[in-house]
Formats: sequence, C-alpha cells, structure tokens
Amino acid sequence: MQRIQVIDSHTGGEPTRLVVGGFPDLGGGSMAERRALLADQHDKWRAATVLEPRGSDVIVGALLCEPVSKDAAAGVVFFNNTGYLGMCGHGTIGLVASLAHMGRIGAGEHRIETPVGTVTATLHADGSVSVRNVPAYRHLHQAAVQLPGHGTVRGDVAWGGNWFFLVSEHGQRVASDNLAALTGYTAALRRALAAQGITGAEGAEIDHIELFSDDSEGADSRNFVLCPGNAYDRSPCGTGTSAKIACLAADGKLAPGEAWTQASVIGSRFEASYTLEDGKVIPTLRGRAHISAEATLLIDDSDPFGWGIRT
Ligand code: PYC
Repeated sequence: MQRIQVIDSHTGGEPTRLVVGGFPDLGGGSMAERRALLADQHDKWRAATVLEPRGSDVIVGALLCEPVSKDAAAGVVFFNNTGYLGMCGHGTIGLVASLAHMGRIGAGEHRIETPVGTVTATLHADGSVSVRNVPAYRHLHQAAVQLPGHGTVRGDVAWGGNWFFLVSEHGQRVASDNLAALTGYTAALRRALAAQGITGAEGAEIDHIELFSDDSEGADSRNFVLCPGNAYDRSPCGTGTSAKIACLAADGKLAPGEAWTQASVIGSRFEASYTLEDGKVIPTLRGRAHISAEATLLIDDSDPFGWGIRT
C-alpha cells in the first residue's frame, strides 16, 4: 500500500490538494527541474492524486517542496488532471493557508518558489493572502481567430504565470447557469487557436481561455476561465487575473496601484492591483482560502484504478 498525505483547501470555491508527504524524492534542483522530473519519471503520482476515483477534473494539485533558497518558505509544483502548471494564484493562496494550518508559517511575508519564478505571499491577520506574482505581460493585442459557427473572435494573448487568451466580445452569457455552453465555446476556441497557430511567446501553447463580462454585481468584471483539462476555474483565477491586469495596463485602463476587483463565474472575488518595476507589470492579487480536509490517500497495488482513471 502506498500512502500520500494531503491537505485540501479551496480558494473562492476552487480546490487545491497540497501534497505534504509520500511523493518520490525529486532532488534539490529548481522547481522547473523538479516539475520536469515529476512529469518525465513519476507522472503516475500526479494521476493518483488528482484523477478519479480519488480526485476530480477540478482539483489542482500542489506538491510541497523544500525550497532552493534559504530565504524562501517553500517551493511548489502545481499540477492538474491533464499535466502541469507554471504558477497558480488560487493554489498559492491555498498553499499559504495550509502552511499556516500546519503551524509552519505565521502572518507576514513569505517567498514561494514556483517553476516560473519566485512569488511573495503575505498572510494577513484576517486570514486572507496576497500574492505578488511573477511579471505579467501582453504578448498579442486583439489576435483574430476563426471560430466555426461564430466567425472571427478577437482576443489578447497574455502571460500571468500561464498563457491566456482573453476575450471581451464573445456574445456568451457569463453566468453559473450557463456553464455547459461556456465550456463548449471556450474549448472550441482553444482548439481553433492551436489549429491556426496562435500561441504564446516562443510557440507556447495557450492552455487557458478567459471570457469577461461587465455584468459583475459590484466587481469590475466577472470572468469564466477554462483550465487546461476542461474544468472551469471556480475562483477568479490568479494567473488569469494577472494576465487581465497586464492587458488593462497595456491599454492604459488601469494605473499602477489602482484596485481591480475580479469576480469569478460563481461570484467569488480577488482584489488585484499592480506595480511597475523596470517597466514590468507586477500584479498582486488578494483572496482567501479555507481548509477542507486533512487526509491520507491510499494506493492499493491490486486496485486496477489505484493510479487514477486515465481517459
Ligand atoms: O488561480 O492561477 C490560478 C489558476 C490556474 C488554474 C486554476 N487556477
């Protein structure tokens, strides 16, 4: 029997499963190197943790790692039902809440190493967490993609720790009673981007699609975010909000320090803003995670689905 120790949390409804023990040793390399090692040699551990029958499409896994740098509180590798992420905003908020729950950190600033750079998280006295993300930027402005049945759809391509296609003019209703239609539309958009060679920098796949609505009940915007494995983000998506901030900054629609409230399709919220450093947009987002379980996952080698159901 194999055992994996986890702490589950959710950030604005989006779950994070933090692996605190039981995974194979990935050595002392950077988080990008450890992510590559996990993906190339130990991927079954990702699958066992987040796929059914133990997990579900919506769960984002986070492997807690010893950081490389002594002044960092932790390192982390994020993964999901289909593979691996760069950064994850809601997941970092969940990680910080879980580390506090474990008694490993208290209120204050904590550096967290991720595969795409080090971020700074602040645990506030009220339990909320701010994440000062890696630099975000817009790569393409209003790129045109042909979407069968919908004609030309235009959107920005931006980096916020993952790659996003951000669309404001889409004709879809961004509402929690319209999830199947939103999922179908955004999945078709992602296929069309790939088929038409529209990518992030250096040919990187755009694996997240983000639709916006101004009908947002007091927030500045409501979004629907399709994640790589076709689940939608229940939170406003930290990296997606960072990508949005980069686009607003590029359009001159949001000044440094100005607040932006991003609501998710289910109504949860992140507060965001940015600073400009050496001409780079550094987004900060603030949200709250709640702990939902402490558990040991069991993998019985005689279980035909013990290492996850791969479809
Ligand atoms: O919060 O950055 C995020 C995120 C990425 C995928 C799911 N959530």
